[in-house]
Amino acid sequence: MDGRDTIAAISTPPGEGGIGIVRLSGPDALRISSEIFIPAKGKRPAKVKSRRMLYGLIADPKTGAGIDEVLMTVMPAPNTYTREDMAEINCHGGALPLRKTLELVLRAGARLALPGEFTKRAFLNGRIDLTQAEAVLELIRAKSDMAEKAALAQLKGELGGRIKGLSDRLAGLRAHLEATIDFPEEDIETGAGAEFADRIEDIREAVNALSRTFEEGRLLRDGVKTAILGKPNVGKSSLLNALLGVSRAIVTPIPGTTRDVISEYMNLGGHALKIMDTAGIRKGRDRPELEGVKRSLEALDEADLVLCVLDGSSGLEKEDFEVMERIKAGWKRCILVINKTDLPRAWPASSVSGRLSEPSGAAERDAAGAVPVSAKTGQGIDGLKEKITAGFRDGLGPAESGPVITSIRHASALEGAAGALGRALEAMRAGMPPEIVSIELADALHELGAITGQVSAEDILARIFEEFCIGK
Ligand SMILES: Nc1nc2c(ncn2[C@@H]2O[C@H](COP(=O)(O)OP(=O)(O)OP(=O)(O)O)[C@@H](O)[C@H]2O)c(=O)[nH]1
Ligand SMILES: [Mg+2]
Repeated sequence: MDGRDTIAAISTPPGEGGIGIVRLSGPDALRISSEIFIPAKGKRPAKVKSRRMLYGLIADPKTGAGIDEVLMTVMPAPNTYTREDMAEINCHGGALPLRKTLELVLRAGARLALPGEFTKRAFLNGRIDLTQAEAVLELIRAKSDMAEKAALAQLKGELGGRIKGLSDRLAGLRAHLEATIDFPEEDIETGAGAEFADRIEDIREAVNALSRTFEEGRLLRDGVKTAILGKPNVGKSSLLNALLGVSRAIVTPIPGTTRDVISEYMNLGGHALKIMDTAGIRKGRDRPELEGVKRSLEALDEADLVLCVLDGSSGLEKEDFEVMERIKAGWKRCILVINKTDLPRAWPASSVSGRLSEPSGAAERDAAGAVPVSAKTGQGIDGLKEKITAGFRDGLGPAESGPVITSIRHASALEGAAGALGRALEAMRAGMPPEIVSIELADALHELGAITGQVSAEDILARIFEEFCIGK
């Protein structure tokens, strides 16, 4: 805390709102608040000993001109977000009161905060570890209930605690090993024993297990990428609109209407779905259509889930089978959707049965599991949503328990740690001197420490916090 200056920022988003907040943190926060605040009655902020909300007026101390009528939350250290003295001035939520209040605060000696600087101070002052600081951002950006839940668990320290537990175990093993190096004459159980190796192996397995949750974490954070694919005019854009419940994509009876991928987020059963409507796949008639088809295939490439749409009211064509072939070749998880069921059926489900089934036998890939819908009347759309949600329980979504890795930074540090542990084990098996093993263990510890911020380079901190908004 010592030596840090006092920072201030408008912490609420720009625009008009019921209230807007100017936030201060640092050794002068209470003095500055006192200088610009005239309490309606009672104490000035600097005299307040415990957290309190005061009512009064923000006024220019030089001219006495009033600026806004506010509620000021005064929070003396250490039980605050940053562990420093803090004040939050609840202004009326307009651009002018907020800007003028901030100007007064700056004139009285505060400095404009950098992005994420409040949270950075919470980290530097030891209130939270780095995983918790990052969780703040994830919580702000969460697009689904599940993502929010994961971010909250991380904010509560679940991931940090798990990493710290592993670090402690590893540090214990390394200390033991170091003792055998420093005092070879002492009768310390040799570090090269099989039991020692087993313990390192255990830690490596735990690191790997955590690493493996990254795929789930990506689905959580970015949403399950769901591409709607099919030949032109089968009703892909209509299906997007029906799923979203709003008319987002252009629908016309002319095949080749959609030319570009349109993506929207939707929430389904607590999960985020990034749903992509694509151009109908066929041999392009012109440059824009060719480009559109190329993008459809790119969407297929990056999709976690494909909704393959067929038109149940008109005959199946070569183009339908080609689309199914491509999905099958990409090993994509797929739900077959038979659209336009409000019209008479032109072909039986058996015509496509087995088309998408795989040797692995994933049920969704079989036409037996095809979902009939009418994007026009909405019939069957709920059934389709249920089928998608069922996929979440079946590997497309996160597991219910334990921390989930959502950050690529954490994932690569875990990978680094697992690599170092692997090298330590190899060195032991090859009968290398304990010094070598110890260096690898130190490397692994360094990687784990970087996750929680026990060891942190300034450039890493800068990269993390610059992603925050100002005032957080
Ligand atoms: N009767 C009926 N018509 C539908 C249904 N879904 C879509 N249509 C019609 O089918 C035509 C094509 O619909 P779109 O949603 O534009 O089809 P698309 O697959 O996006 O077509 P492209 O963008 O050209 O590839 C339009 O005239 C829709 O009104 C449905 O469930 N029932
Ligand atoms: Mg379309």
